[in-house]
Amino acid sequence: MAQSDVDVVVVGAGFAGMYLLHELRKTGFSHRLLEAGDDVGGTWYWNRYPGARCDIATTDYQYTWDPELHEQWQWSEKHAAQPEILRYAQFVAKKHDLYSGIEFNTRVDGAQWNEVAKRWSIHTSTGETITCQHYVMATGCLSVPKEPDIVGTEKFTGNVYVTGRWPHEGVDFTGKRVAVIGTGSSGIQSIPHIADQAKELVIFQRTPNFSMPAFNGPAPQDRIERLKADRVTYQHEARYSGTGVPLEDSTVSALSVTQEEAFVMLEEAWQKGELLSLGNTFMDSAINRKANDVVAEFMRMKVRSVVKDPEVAELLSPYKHGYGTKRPCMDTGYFETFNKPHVRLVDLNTSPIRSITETGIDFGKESMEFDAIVYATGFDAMTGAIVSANITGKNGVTLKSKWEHGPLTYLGLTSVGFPNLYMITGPGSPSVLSNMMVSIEQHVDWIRDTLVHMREQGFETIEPTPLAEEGWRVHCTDCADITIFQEANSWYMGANVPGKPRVMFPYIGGVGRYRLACEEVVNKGFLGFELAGSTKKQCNDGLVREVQPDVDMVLDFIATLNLPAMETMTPTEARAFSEASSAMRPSGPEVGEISDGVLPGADGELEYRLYRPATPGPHPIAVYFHGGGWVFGSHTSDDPLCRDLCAQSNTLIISVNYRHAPEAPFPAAAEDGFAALKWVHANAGALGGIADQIAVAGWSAGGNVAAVTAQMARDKGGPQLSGQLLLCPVTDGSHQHRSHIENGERFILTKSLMEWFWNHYATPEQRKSPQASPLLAASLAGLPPTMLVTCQFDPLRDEGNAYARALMQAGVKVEHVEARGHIHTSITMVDMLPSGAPHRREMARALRGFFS
Ligand code: NA7
Repeated sequence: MAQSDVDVVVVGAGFAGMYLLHELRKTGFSHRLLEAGDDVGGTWYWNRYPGARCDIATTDYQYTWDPELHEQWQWSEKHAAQPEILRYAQFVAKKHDLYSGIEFNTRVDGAQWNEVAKRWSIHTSTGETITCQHYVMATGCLSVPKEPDIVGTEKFTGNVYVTGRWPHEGVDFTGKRVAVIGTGSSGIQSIPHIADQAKELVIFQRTPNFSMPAFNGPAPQDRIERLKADRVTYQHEARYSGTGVPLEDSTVSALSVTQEEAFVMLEEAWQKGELLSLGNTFMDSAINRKANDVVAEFMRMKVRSVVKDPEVAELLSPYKHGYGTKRPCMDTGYFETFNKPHVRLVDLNTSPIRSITETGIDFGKESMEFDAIVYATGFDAMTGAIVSANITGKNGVTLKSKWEHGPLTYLGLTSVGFPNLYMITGPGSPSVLSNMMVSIEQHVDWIRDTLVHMREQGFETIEPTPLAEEGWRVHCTDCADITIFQEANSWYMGANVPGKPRVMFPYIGGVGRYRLACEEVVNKGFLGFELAGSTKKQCNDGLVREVQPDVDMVLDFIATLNLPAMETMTPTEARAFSEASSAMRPSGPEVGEISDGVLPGADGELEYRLYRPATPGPHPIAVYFHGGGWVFGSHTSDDPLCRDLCAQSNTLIISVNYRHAPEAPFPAAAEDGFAALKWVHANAGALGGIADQIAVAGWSAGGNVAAVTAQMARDKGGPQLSGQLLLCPVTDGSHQHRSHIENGERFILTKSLMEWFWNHYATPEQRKSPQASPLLAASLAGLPPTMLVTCQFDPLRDEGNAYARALMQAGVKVEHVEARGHIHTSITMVDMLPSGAPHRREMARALRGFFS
């Protein structure tokens, strides 16, 4: 007789539930595992449609927790078909005697948290109520087929099949007239098989999908060798990779090669017949629409090369979504099927289904009769199974109502208000964007270790904090925002189910980065969780990922280079180093004209670079001062940013090469700034600008020069300025601000580098002058409207914030943007860091606004 009160209840006997069962036994937790089906396998138990296959190669889609399996189980193909994967699950279940621990044909009807008892009550379809301390949903991401959303589905009297609930005995379509609705992975895999049997096959397509041939056969020898030679390293690489398969990340931009070169690289990836190889060819196809178009066009070219009827080929070619933004597919003979005379494609965009009828389908202006209709219309993905399990947490709040506007989780594993509830590969974790086996094992390990830790430490409950959960939501959104995934109506975005909130359901920051975040949470004493026992409580509240994801990647990359600290160099070396780094970055957008010239500075000529908009002039002018700590940089060193500002704000940008320290220390830069402004004002007409529409702008030390120049213009009788745009400006040489300590080390501009800059530029006494530290000016009244941008992880953040506050207090009109998750340099990194783009748009808008 099974116990009615246990430590852990698990729902689902797929690969997640099976492994967890094994681990619970090993660690001695009492448990019950409930499964609605009558065998193990989960996804691979239910999805038995013809052609069902795993898109991840067998070298990677297999358990790693039992090393013996690698010797005891041999896969017959590179991509295993459903029957073989199901046999594998059964083999593992038998080997580890898992069957004895699983209650089949048992569905969970609902679960409630009892706050007094600190336990879950689980109600099952067999009428039993089980109580438990921990409740684990191992219910899979694609396990609840989407409700039919087509008029008249109930009317059809012929045979109806749903790919995700395929009859166990199989289906024989021989001699039948068959309709298939849906061309996602299930449709694409099953259609060639159905076509082989059916007398007539009509495919109803709403959205064409990207698909590549699997080129199935034996697993690639090189992979097998790698695995055999060093399984541990292979698995480690998979676990810390982007997708759970150990592929090397590309460092090539699709925009840095010709289309011809790109197609050669893509052809090589195509021939590998691996789902992830195409998307991995270029570093930017997931984040840049133009880069993605290169891959998409290659795929469309492939469709045209196979499908003989050009009109059908065109209908089968995706144009409305980017490659990878809807789940790309792998097929065996899918596009070839459309060359068969008994196969027809119906485009639902021009011939929508009016109704399913008793005998067939009315669509467009036609009616057709069918013997069978196959719905390959997908799943209520990621949340369907969890939400439909009627989970009620603290204070009677249901998970369904909590997630009404989108799932809220911490790490995709837990949710506030639902103590001791765990979701394996839940929303907010990499899950469907990864090799599921790797993600499943990681979650099971995390849950097991957490349960053991709680038991050892005497904690009864674990629950994330609202701060941590909100922080994770923001981080997940930040990750999605830098990609083009949100453009597509995909099930990743919940767009396939009417009424489902439109958010990115899986975590798109990568398997390895996700794993590191989970590890960090644990290592920091369960950061963002509250753990409580009868006599103790622990809560290290906080956020695990605050830096913008693309900025984080750049920081990681830079860390791998082991570069010498700039402050250990001489100014000459630092200048050479800075120039060499600048040479590697993208150039920024096109502008109307770029020309170089010289202007009179305070003590000799200064070079300048002029960026003219492509629109007819004359234009308003921004006199721009570059960054570089007064020591390095030049009129060309902020080229991408100047181009971007020029193109987006329709403003003439004149970037000035003011004199540099230590050769020309304080107040040379400030005096040159003011001299340059006066010259530009006097020559505005000749430059193609408007004399009474001039602003100053600058970044970092250049922001300091701009701010000082604005004060000098105010104090010395003009020119009258329309505005000042200050990006991460240096405003105070006192180093008294907290951000110098908080952000002093990891974020490119360090505390010690900033000190190095100051030491070259101004003596401690000179720093007290407002011409070095504009924050120290006796008054800031009368300065022009200001746009000031500070970055969260910049040592200069607080002095920038202080300047914004002081300007406001002095009655200056100020727009202050506090760029969350950014560092001192990130907003200048045009076309490298997508997360900076919205802030640059804001800066350009403000610049335009100065002149309106
Ligand atoms: P998918 O990928 O969601 O595909 C479902 C398909 O059904 C897709 O082409 C849909 O078009 C189409 N669909 C859904 N509803 C309708 C209606 N009402 N009318 C016409 N067409 C419709 O599910 P799959 O089962 O193929 O694959 C799921 C995952 O399993 C797969 O990605 C792998 O991870 C394994 P749409 O694109 O929404 O316009």
